[in-house]
Amino acid sequence: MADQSAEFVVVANRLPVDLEKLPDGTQRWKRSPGGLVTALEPMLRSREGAWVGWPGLADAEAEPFVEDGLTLHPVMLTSKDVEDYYEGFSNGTLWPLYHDVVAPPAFHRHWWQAYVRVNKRFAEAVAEVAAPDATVWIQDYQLQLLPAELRALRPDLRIGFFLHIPFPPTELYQQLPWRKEIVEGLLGADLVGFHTPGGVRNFRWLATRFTDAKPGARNEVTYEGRTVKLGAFPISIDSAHLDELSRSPEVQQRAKEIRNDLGNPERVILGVDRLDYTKGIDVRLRAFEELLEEDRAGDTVMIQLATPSRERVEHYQTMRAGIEQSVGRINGTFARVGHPVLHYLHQSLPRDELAAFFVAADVMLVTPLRDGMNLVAKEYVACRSDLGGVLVLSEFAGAAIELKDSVLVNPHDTDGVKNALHRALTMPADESRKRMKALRRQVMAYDVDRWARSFLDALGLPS
Ligand code: ADQ
Repeated sequence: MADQSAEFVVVANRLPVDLEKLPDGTQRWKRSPGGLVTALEPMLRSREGAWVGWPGLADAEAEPFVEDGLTLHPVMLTSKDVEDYYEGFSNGTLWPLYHDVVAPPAFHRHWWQAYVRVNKRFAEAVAEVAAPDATVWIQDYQLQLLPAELRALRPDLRIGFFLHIPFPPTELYQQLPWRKEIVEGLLGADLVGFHTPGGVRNFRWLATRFTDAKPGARNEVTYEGRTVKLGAFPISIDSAHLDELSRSPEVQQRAKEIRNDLGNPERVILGVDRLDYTKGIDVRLRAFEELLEEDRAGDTVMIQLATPSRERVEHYQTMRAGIEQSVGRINGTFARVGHPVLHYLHQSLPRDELAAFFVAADVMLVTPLRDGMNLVAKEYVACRSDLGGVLVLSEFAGAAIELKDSVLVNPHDTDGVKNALHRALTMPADESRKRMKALRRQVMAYDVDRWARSFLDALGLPS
């Protein structure tokens, strides 16, 4: 469908469905559920909306199709695009740069050229599907040039942009050779949203420093005769659904089985992440190892679940090797036959299984060096209607602003993380219950629907 009929369009690097190639050469679509789709689906369907994005398969061809009132509009990428725009500029330049350069970003002109080319391709695709005066909501760092590219093609549209990762401190951002172009790209939107007020401040400063934008009222700038609104919209999860899932007899039973399989230790520590160097998995392994060395861990078993991620990017391969070496060393030193002290699963688990792990864990360790929000911290809280468990959370996760009743840590301070972990393992039940109650008040009230609604209200999309 390319008939400019969608009143509401969501654009993201990925479609909420994957295109798969079967061994016989044919292609088929497969659903890939995620928090964002769940939150936006009702709004999209009730408005005859469209979702524009890449279906995850390179060098393929696919036509738009309508499913249950929602148009899925694929933007295709060649393997060269994937290498240079996605793995290169998005994940080799922007990702480390925006996460406080915890790994060195690489600046390559041919990556940048691919980023420009693909953003233009997305602009053409959106221009084809959006109805006159439609509302378009662009997601994330892979598409920062899209707001301006789209405005040039379709000045009638109302354009929102949301960044799911941190917007970096200005000094770091200024390393980017294409800093002006990206800020100008974002200023093509009517509303630019970040997770935190810090992101808003950093962007506002850069916009007035590198472009002709002038400071307007609070959280606004004026640019090319338009007002561009800026705002902090901390994302959340489908809290009620996860709460319900975690209370189900099946999940509760599975949580008991997990503890049983671990040998019923007194305490279970859990880490759950995409395997990414920003997540500080090494930090928490070090803290746990030192507690074991100092004989302060007690009868404790740790589980680290890590979803495979960006496996073709070199930095990810090195990091994975380092983590797997630590896991081997820790078990080599402290395990007994049949009783590992550390379980590491490099696997993606189904939702109900993940919920069972959250229910089973006494301490949830979330220690990113930098994270836009971190949904795992909120998911753990949503699964603890029993008010059990302690959340240890990095100050450098966006979630730390809302989840103040967690045990906050500086992930760069190994002693600090170690002592916080010890404190969590030995926390009196009345204190941990009080903390969990306060955390749940926050997480259950501010869910992903509220996040989407507040962004779209600010953008001016009527409910
Ligand atoms: P991510 O960096 O992917 O997201 P996060 O917010 O923690 O980080 O979300 C990860 C999701 O993957 C969670 O829903 C989690 O449950 C799931 N997950 C992780 N490991 C898993 C496993 N082994 N099996 C199954 N599921 C697993 C980016 C930003 C974040 C921001 C989100 C949303 O980096 O800062 O919070 O977008 O804006």
